[in-house]
Amino acid sequence: MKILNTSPSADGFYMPAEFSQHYGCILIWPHRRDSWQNGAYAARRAFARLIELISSSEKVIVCARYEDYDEARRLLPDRVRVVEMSSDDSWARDVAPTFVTNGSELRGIDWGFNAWGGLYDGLYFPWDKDNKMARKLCDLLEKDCYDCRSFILEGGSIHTDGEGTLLTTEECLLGRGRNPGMSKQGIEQKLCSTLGVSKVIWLRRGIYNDETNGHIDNICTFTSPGEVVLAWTDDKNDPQYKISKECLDILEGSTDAKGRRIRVHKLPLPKPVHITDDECEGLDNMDGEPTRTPGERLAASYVNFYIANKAVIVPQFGDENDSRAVDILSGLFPTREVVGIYARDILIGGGNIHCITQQIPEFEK
Ligand code: KQY
Repeated sequence: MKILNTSPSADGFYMPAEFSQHYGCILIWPHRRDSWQNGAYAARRAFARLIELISSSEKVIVCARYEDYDEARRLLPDRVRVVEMSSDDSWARDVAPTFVTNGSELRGIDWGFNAWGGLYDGLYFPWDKDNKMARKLCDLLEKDCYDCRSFILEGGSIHTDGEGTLLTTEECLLGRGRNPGMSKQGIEQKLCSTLGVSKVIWLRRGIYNDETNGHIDNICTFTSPGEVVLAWTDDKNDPQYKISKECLDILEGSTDAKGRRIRVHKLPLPKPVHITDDECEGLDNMDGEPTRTPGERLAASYVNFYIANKAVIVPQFGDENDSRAVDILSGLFPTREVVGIYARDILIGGGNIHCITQQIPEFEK
């Protein structure tokens, strides 16, 4: 594996859309006791169900710590590859490489990772094991790796359409915890030169109370070139209404890199989801302090789905909108089966299905 210091875009590489063909998917077996309640017992079963579904249409690699390897191996299908790798937590979207291709070769990008805000407003310390994962995964997959560690970025904060357009949020990328020395224009140039895009659509904010500082992957994503789904509520008393309306106005006033107007499909949100006393009780303290407060609103959204080769896997919360979300997505992904899985146990960790997965694009023509 070579470490590269050139620019992916200048080398002819770009980030394909998630809805294009995958070689496989990377996940990290959950273990952190202040993220996952009751020693991650329920979270592990939710991960296993997700992995079973994804692995029916693409290869899956699961990274597990030394002490969790046997259990992961026992709970996961034989067709899944389990490899020992240390990590601080389990958010493959944010710590695995972002893959770029030129159509005949695949390379990884190793961004800097600082646990969603470093010492300013990050979610845990230290994060050095997570920060090493992208490079280790490139090594494992025998892919050359771009060294972009001086730029802090998580995979959950970007979406591309594979045709030159990138979606992100100002709340996250312009926040003080990531790259405080860089201007919006400088960040945009960095996105273009690393991900091979020519147009960045900036939404203002992400889902209300999202501890990632408003990752795009929880509020809006491409379903095909020129089309997106946007997390939506009609409840004007919900603080989410203003946020989603602002996103809608920006998207409807935008064109993509190919000059198409963006078509927005509203994906209803579940009713607000709050963590219970019992759930908080199941979480260990971090540095002597609780990581969550009973009654805290969690950032539940159906937009946090994963697009596998033959399935779209959508979080479900036991809400009346669960089936509506599946129906809307079924209409938008006619060649894939849209499957819901109960994901409250993942949500308690602070993210959802998309956040715990990272696709590896297919790269051979
Ligand atoms: O949503 C994500 N991409 C990560 C969430 C991190 C939560 C840590 N508690």
